[in-house]
Amino acid sequence: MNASPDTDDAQDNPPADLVAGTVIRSTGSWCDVRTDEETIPARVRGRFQLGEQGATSPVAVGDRVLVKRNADATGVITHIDERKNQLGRRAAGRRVGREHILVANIDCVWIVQSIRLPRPNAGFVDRVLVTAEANEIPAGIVLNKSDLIQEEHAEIIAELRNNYARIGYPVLTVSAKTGEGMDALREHLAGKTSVLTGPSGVGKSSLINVLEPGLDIRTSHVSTKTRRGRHTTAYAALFSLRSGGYIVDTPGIREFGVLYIDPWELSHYFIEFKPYIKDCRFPTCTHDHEPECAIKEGVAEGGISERRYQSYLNILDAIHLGDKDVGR
Ligand SMILES: Nc1nc2c(ncn2[C@@H]2O[C@H](COP(=O)(O)OP(=O)(O)OP(=O)(O)O)[C@@H](O)[C@H]2O)c(=O)[nH]1
Ligand SMILES: [Mg+2]
Ligand SMILES: [Zn+2]
Repeated sequence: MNASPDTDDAQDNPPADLVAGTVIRSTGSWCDVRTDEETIPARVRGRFQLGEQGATSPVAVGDRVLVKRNADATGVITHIDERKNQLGRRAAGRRVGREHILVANIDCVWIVQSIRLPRPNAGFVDRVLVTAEANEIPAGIVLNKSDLIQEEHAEIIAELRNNYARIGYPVLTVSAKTGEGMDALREHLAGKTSVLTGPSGVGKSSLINVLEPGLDIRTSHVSTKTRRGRHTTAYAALFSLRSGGYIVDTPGIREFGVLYIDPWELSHYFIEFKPYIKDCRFPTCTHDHEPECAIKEGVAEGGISERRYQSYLNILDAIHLGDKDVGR
């Protein structure tokens, strides 16, 4: 009767000297694990085997884990439950295989962009969307700093709406400063575990500070000279929301590289491409150089946006380059 939907696997009946919890903060070698009663600082030893494919992974925020207590107040993580899903990216400038798992076991990913300082980056949005689709995680876009909107931004905003809202991704325009749009965001977050991701300085931590007053997460100014954030949030952290649900703050990302996607699969993660794919002449069409390509026809006739198609080609290029990396 009292079974909580949050507990499953080994955690229903952990051995007596082990305690089950959720990783709410991770610095790599140390984590904070929240149990029913307390938060235990726990050491992580290396990577863990997850699932049946033999893949290994470091512990991530959102992981359900077992902790063995030490004599002092600390613990050691001994087990990670199989993940429902994970959101990972390729670490910038590194070779393929250098994955960086941002968060595990989430219900929704929100890509945060700002009107300016820094400006929206549609390529970034598309790379996260592809990753979310590949991992079957619902996604949406939060456009923050609406208080800074001026006439010159009308086009950018209209394009974001056109490109994303019309293909089914929610686009919320909000301001952490004035509170505009925050109720709509709150409604979307209720009862779920959501993660905010985006470049540094777009206001991820500021938004969480508004959603959950009292947290006082550190934020800092965007440099007006470089127009970049200062990478204020260093580690991902999960917070519970009084209104129900959880939210994960993450460090700003300069480049969100896609992981583990084959060239032929990529178009399946551009959701508006799907109805066209079957009409390409070649079943293995990558919609790049091949003749009689239904995607290219879709772009020509306006059903697929030129910009999304360009984004597709950019990611395809990056995947091909990554393949070469592996062979080195
Ligand atoms: N004008 C305006 N400024 C905002 C808004 N939201 C956040 N900011 C400012 O933007 C700057 C960056 O905010 P942060 O919350 O630190 O950004 P972040 O996305 O968490 O950045 P990282 O932790 O570096 O990834 C701060 O100076 C905030 O005060 C907003 O809605 N309007
Ligand atoms: Mg932050
Ligand atoms: Zn094609």
